[in-house]
Amino acid sequence: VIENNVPIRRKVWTKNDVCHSLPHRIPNAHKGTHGKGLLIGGSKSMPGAVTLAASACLNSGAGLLTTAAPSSVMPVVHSQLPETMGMPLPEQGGAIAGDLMGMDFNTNPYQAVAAGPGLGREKTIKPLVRRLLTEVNAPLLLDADALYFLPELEQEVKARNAPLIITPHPGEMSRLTGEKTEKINNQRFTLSREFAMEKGCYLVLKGPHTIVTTPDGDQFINTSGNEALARGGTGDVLTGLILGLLLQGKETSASVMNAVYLHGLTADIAVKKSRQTYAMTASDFIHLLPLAFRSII
Ligand code: NPW
Ligand code: AMP
Ligand code: MG
Repeated sequence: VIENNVPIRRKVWTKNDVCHSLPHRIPNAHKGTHGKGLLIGGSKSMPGAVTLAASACLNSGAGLLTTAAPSSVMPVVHSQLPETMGMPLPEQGGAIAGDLMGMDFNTNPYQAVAAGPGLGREKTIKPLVRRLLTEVNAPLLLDADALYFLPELEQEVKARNAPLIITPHPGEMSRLTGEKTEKINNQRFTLSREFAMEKGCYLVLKGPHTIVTTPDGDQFINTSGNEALARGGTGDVLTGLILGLLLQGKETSASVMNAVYLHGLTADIAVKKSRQTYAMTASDFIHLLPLAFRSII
């Protein structure tokens, strides 16, 4: 594609691309082989968001996941999901308080970290996100409420060396850019590219035909998914899935695109199976991940 005399690389991401780039499972693997991840989220009124993300991550082939949440939220997560390790954190106003005090990212090596689902927007969240941007020396995924303070953390974003991946829906993208949601929807490719290149991040602009833009400005367009995904919790599922594939994959853009594709594919399978889009929930899409993986490999 040529835009303003500049060649732009754009690629439609298909099932074939997923098939060729999905990481192989290793027969003599142990749980550490497929990555150790950290997921940070949850608050008193949104324990479900972080639970959905953790469940999607653990259903994507990830080896070991630690979920960090306010201590009162931790039992909710564990009652739904015994497989995740827990990191109960001090809380204030129902949200994570402080900035992961006592946590040393050098002695806790995670291959990827994700934050955001259900975090809330208490003022304690800003120093938490700042610390993640500054200290996590591995791919870092920020979604949902972790994006809320990002416009105030511009320097920390630009100073990062390891990959930063952000996953806004058009409403969140509007806040990140200061542009109206209508403009975001009308100029998705151009605005994505400008933002990703300026901030040096991977940008996943969600919606029908989600676009993933790399820091170099390359763009990948998703071909799966449908309006059944337009319901609460599906973005949180995507976050967990991206974290899970980042933990296993080698190339950031392929890991992110494969997660976006598989996420959409679960919705396509759901609609094909039940021939309606009324009665389903975000959890149903997690439960369809085995069929989605199976149809790829
Ligand atoms: P509206 O309302 O549609 O007019 P927020 P959030 C707009 C957690 N969740 N295109 C929307 O406009 C998340 O993890 C918890 C255009 C409104 O202005 C977060 O932590 C759940 N506009 C937290 O909730 C399940 C769009 O953006 C604003 C748009 C807040 O996340 C649900 C809403 O964005 C949820 O995931 C679109 N596609 N989508 C749980 N069970 O615990 C949204 N907007 O205020 O950032 O709210 O996305 O709900
Ligand atoms: P969130 O708004 O963060 O919960 O994320 C919603 C998820 O559902 C994203 O992955 C979107 O791409 C997807 N989604 C929402 N509405 C649609 C739609 N009409 N068609 C396809 N995908 C959608
Ligand atoms: Mg969301």
